[in-house]
Amino acid sequence: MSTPVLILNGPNLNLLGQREPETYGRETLQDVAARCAGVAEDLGLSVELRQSNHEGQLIDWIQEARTEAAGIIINPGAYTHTSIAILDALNAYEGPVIELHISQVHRRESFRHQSYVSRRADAVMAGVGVHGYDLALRHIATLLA
Ligand code: CA2
Repeated sequence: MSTPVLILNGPNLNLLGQREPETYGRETLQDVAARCAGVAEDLGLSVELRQSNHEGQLIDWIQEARTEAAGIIINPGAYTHTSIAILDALNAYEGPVIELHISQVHRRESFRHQSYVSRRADAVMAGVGVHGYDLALRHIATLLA
């Protein structure tokens, strides 16, 4: 099996499908993981999807990815808008990075318009719903080809 693409999800995304369906849809993170595994198989990739509510845990995973992951798709949740530490960790990672938001953050509150992670991301996706995870995988496959 190839080196996996790491799909990281930040705080509160474990609640996907359980709250605020008008913003985040009805699929759970487990549904997303299953769909991504299928798409990855079609693309000849493997994926590993993880979620944490803790900034340090996300940073540890990004550091591990330096030797363990072919690329990173990251939905940093609210850390998008606050975390220089996550940006620093991503800056130390050499593979492709895609930043993903389920909602169209630019149509929401102004505090969601700023992203530290965007300064490092090779691509940014927002407002495509959970379907964005599939699209991000397809895009990372082209970057890795
Ligand atoms: O749109 C996105 O994917 C966000 O990254 C989601 C974050 C938010 O802070 C960002 O501004 C945009 C929030 C994730 C919370 O996820 C929930 C999912 C279901 C129910 C409640 C929260």
